[in-house]
Amino acid sequence: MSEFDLVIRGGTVVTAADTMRADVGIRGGKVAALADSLPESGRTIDAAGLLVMPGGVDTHCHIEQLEANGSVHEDSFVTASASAFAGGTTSAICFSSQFKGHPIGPTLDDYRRRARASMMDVSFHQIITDPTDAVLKELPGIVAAGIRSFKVFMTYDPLHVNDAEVLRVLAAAKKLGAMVTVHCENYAAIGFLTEALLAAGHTAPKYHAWSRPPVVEREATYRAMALAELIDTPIQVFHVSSAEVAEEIARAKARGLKVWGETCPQYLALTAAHMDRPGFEGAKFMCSPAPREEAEHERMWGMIRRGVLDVISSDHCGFSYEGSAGKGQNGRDVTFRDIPNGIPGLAARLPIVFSEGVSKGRITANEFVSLTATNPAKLFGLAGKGTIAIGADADVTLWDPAKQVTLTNALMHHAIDYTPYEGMAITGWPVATIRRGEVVMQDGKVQAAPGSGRFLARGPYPLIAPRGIVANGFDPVS
Ligand code: DUC
Ligand code: ZN
Ligand code: ZN
Repeated sequence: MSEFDLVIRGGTVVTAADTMRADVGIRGGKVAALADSLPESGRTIDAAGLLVMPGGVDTHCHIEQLEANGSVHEDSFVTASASAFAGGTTSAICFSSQFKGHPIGPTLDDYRRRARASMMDVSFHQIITDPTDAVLKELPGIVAAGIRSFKVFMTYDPLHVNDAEVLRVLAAAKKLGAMVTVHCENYAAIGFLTEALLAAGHTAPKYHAWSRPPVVEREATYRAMALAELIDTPIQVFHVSSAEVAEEIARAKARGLKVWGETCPQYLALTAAHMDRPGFEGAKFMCSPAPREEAEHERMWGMIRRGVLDVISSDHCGFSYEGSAGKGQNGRDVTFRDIPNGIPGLAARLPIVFSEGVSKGRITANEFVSLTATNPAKLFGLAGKGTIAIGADADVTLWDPAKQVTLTNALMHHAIDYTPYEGMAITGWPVATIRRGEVVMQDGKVQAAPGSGRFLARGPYPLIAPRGIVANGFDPVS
């Protein structure tokens, strides 16, 4: 009998902490050995000249998500998994919905059924739009089932929650040992600006960015962190778009708060000017928060290097350009207010971050691994994910750091008919992806069985314990 099922030979292993020349021995889907040289055993992959890095962990993906209007996001768990594998990602956290006036349970059951087709390993965040007593009573069962994070939206109809509702969710999370993730934008400010823009005849896609400038995001970010401080429970601020928002997170961190920041490739590679393309074309780049000006990219890299931003996720949220479920679902002559927000990015995430970050000398390969695999796994309690270590799941991406690729939609392997990154020049590319010891992508060919992914139930983890600091020594959460 072979000692290993698979040996990755001759590569350079890169983790968040170390870079080393080592062979990796895999047995039973786990990393079983790391050594200078391992014997031929089972299948062998020659990784000479390649980086051997943990498979990407994308903790912010909207996949086959159910919407209040009955629609379902276009990328299924199968197509999204193919896209993930094509781009070197092996696990993701996506979103189970809750709709105002409705319980969590039935929608979650439906979502679980859909997720069984996944090929990548998945976990869920639970969106909470309506924290009534009845909904809060469901949460202990949800957390016990391994869904240990909630998402609240401070804007967006019909998802948005007010401050009192944010507090109720934060308090529930503290009691249950769950992490709250927050979409931070000021609902009233966006509504006010939108009305004013439309009244002035400013209806084109580019005005989406005008309706939500950075101050709208900065204010809500500060408010979310202050509310979390009041309750004494950690939060992750999702999709930070600009340095002035990150500055607020830096101040909160400096005060000792357990606050973590996430950004996404769109805030490092796209700009508001992309939404100013002729006709409806700008809709392809429309997401919230909105991409900012080009000079912002360098400032954001600065925030990443300072450790203010901890995670780079995709916020993959695909709407095709064509078709009745796509960007034009409400017609093409509508105002920016009626164009669905979100862009696809599962496959493009790692190549863009590697190319813009490592290949251009802005971050090290170790920092790349931290931001895209190790930190996301740690912050959300994904045990055994996000690193290459003895006993960890054998999720690996073999990376050619010198390979030059021009991004095209065909390379994305998703169900969406475009990529906002079409034509982008990339240096550094995943040539193989291994999920729990199984080669699921090689040279751009995805080969995995629907249903072979696992649900990642997340147990308690100490990182998100409250600090034990409450105003006047009175803990409002008992
Ligand atoms: N923003 C989100 O918060 N979610 C999905 C898409 C988007 O643009
Ligand atoms: Zn969001
Ligand atoms: Zn999102």
